[in-house]
Amino acid sequence: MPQDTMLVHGLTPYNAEPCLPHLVKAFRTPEALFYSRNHGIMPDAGPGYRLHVGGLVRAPLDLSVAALQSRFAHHSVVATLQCAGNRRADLQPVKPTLGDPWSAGAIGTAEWTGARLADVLDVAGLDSDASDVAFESLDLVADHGDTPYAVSIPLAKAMAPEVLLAWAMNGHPLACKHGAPLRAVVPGYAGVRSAKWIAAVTVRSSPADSPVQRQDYKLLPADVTAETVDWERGAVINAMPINSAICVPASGAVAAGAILVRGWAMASARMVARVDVSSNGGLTWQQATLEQGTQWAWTLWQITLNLDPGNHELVVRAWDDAGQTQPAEAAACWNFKGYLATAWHRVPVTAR
Ligand SMILES: Nc1nc2c(c(=O)[nH]1)N[C@H]1C(S)=C(S)[C@@H](COP(=O)(O)O)O[C@H]1N2
Ligand SMILES: [Mo]
Repeated sequence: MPQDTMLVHGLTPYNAEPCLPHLVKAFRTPEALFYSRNHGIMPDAGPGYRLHVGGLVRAPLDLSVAALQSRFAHHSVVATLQCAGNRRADLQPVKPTLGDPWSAGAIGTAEWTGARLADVLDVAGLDSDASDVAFESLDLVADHGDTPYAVSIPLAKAMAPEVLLAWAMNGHPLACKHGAPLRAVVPGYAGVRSAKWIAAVTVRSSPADSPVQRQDYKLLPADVTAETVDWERGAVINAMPINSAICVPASGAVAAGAILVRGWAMASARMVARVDVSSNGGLTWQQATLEQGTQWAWTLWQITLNLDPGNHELVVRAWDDAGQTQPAEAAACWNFKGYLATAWHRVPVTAR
């Protein structure tokens, strides 16, 4: 990949997103353009790798990838992963936040292939007090004293047919940076729950105890700061609100006349019903043409606008099938961790 295709936020741990014009070239994001979000150094699972399935189950399992592949039916889901910190950069003009200033590229769509988590849990047999399923990973979280990465999801979601223990992405074995040999894929939830390099699936009667589950990835009120935070006040970010972004054109100079505007919209577990695009800062809107899959995948949209010479503010906002839309101003969604930045995405251009 030429360097200008990726915006790299950090090398160790490696965090990078594609530059936006590249992101919407295809409905399924090629691996080379798929964002990478890592909390620590990427681990190497090694040849002796086994997945342990335990906790509140009747019959714990130890499965090599080959055993998982031979004992369980294979399923594929085209699903979008999106980081809860996607578009965090747009909050910075309101007030700085913690976290890397992701643009609108911490999102990508792939066909994931694996076994259904529900099928594996059915074989292990759930105890009656099971309520949460934790994924424990091989990597260590740098910001939390090098403790193992772990997250959990509610049991009802774990048993849903779209949730996979995946070994392949777009028809190829998972790359190390996307969680080889095995990752969870939890469509419709924030990317953080799709744990990579999973070593154990643990059935529990409470959410995972890890700092990533108990502190990070919680939505806190606007008055809370790093100094005053009480993590119990935060809402766990699982499902995500509707969001959208303009990927083409980039801000700056464009040719006057007919211009193709393209981008993504994502409603997380709902369908995107409509995408509105404005060339005058949101005074008037036109509807974009949509390319869609299921509710687990993003919507790609495009529209041709006519721009007279001069300055224009391109804006996008999307609507879901419950009639919900995005706030106009970034200030409406500011929080000190910089999660769920969903305000109208604005791109100033000058037509010449
Ligand atoms: N083990 C592990 N799993 C992880 C992470 C991580 O750092 N370690 N990052 C999470 C976050 S916050 C996101 S957004 C997605 C990113 O997946 P990707 O790097 O394959 O795009 O992985 C999630 N799973
Ligand atoms: Mo994330």
